[in-house]
Amino acid sequence: MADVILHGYRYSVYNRAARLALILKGVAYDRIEVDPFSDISDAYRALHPFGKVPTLVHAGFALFETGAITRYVDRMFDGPRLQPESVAALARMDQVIAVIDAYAYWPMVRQVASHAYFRPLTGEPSDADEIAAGLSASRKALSFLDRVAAEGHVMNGREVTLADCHLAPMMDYFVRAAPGAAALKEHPSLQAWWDQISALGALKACDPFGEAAETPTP
Ligand SMILES: N[C@@H](CCC(=O)N[C@@H](CS)C(=O)NCC(=O)O)C(=O)O
Repeated sequence: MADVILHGYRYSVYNRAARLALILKGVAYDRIEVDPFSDISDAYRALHPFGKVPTLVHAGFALFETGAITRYVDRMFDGPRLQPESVAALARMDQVIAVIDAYAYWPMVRQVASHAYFRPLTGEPSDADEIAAGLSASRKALSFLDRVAAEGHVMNGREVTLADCHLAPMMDYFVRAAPGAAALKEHPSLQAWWDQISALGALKACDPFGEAAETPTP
């Protein structure tokens, strides 16, 4: 086993954010698959009392919360800096990550992507009200992120930061749903960001659908 172990679920957007940071830094790591929607063992709960994924273990040091994990990875390992040097840009990056967690994950992933893409794919019933509520709630987050992309401190196509690591996996799922893709089109700077970041090799390297197929739950 490598010195760095990532416990996570292959379809989790948070797990993919942590993987992106590790890949971009060039860190060798092993993965242990944990499906938080079904098989939380006592051993995993000892690592993560809240029973979510991912958790990183580095040389015996265990860490959960993706924002803490990606910052740790950036600070601990050599490789390209994933956090801007300018205080304003760093603050904007932190703000983007906080906004995504608080206002974008649930509507974009758990409502729109889940009900308009994943559930139909797996034959589970989807709820049109969830899609409508998710789209409506997503709009504020999309507008904010569009302004950030236009401003240029982060999500600027010049340097990849942790803002990209956290947002790209969620956007990937959101645009798989037709209404999500249509909503993104209404935000030109964010769409331009996505057009560029979606081609990133590191993002493709941790595409859950590029690996062995399992039943997806984002
Ligand atoms: N605040 C946590 C959120 C992680 C999270 O919500 N992960 C999802 C998978 S994408 C999960 O484990 N869900 C299981 C559940 O909600 O029971 C973090 O930043 O790591």
